[in-house]
Amino acid sequence: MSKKTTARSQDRVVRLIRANPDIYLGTHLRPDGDALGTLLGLSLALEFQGHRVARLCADPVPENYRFLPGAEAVSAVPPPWNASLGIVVDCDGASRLGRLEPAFAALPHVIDIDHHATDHSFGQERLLDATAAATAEIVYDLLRAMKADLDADIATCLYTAVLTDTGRFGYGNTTARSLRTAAELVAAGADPHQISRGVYEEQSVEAAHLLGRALSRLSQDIDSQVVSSLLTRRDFQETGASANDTEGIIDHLRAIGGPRVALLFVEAEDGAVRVSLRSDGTVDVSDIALGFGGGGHAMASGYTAQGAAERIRRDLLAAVRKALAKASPAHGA
Ligand SMILES: [Mn+2]
Repeated sequence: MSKKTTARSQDRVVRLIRANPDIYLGTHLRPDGDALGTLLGLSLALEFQGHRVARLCADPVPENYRFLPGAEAVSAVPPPWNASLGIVVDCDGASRLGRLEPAFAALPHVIDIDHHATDHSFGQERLLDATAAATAEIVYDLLRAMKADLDADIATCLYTAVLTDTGRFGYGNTTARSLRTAAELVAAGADPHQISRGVYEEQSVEAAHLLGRALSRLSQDIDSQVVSSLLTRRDFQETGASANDTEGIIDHLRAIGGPRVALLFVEAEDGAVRVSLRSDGTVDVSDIALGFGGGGHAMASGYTAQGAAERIRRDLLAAVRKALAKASPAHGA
């Protein structure tokens, strides 16, 4: 997006926010660090400016994000009061609001703020920037444009969002802008050590056992260019782990044997299979996921499929094989 377009949509978004005191702020199902950090940081900043804000997400806040300021106020149902504006962050399509979708669809205005590469945009106003590593980077610039005061709580939320969506500043989406934003958030009071401990270093034993299952079932395909694993319902029952405990497992897979693509298949409670894809940057996995009805980013994407995991895996491997053949060769090759 050009600087001019950004400035123009920013102006319109700022005007719309200022004209609407009561706001529903929402994010996607199965929220991650960017979803929650951005939701909570923007909520606090808007409250400082006198707005009434409802923090909305159809799924509960995972254990490792409950330290975020305001996390306890996140609700899966709309509040008893009405809003005239909705803001949805980090949400690749209105359907990813889950059962909150009708509450947002009924609002007179909705602003969509997002950085997903697959365009499922919605709402009357949009702040979209696929070059941002995290939605929090877009919101940080918006708050600067609004001349909003950033306190340590807001900085903590937004820093967590940038940290997690860049894989601790290690993924290929990490830019000077990500690091600059993070540095300014630290200057505003975010504590990198405390946040890193909160997000990554308080894993449950159940989650560790689940990771063990995934690692023990790891397989390499297509000349070791693909690493994949599967988690079954039985794994969850026997380890006592929950669906949220799968977060981060694919990052372990990515780190084994230098694959170009890592895949994780997870049997969900409803019988569907959740598929996550990661790329080393030489192949666009959002393209592959899109072919199966999903979406995401060039380096991280996903979709949900019905049927037997083995068939789903076979179909996906065939698509990955094609994509690998078409894409640029592996780094160093
Ligand atoms: Mn994000």
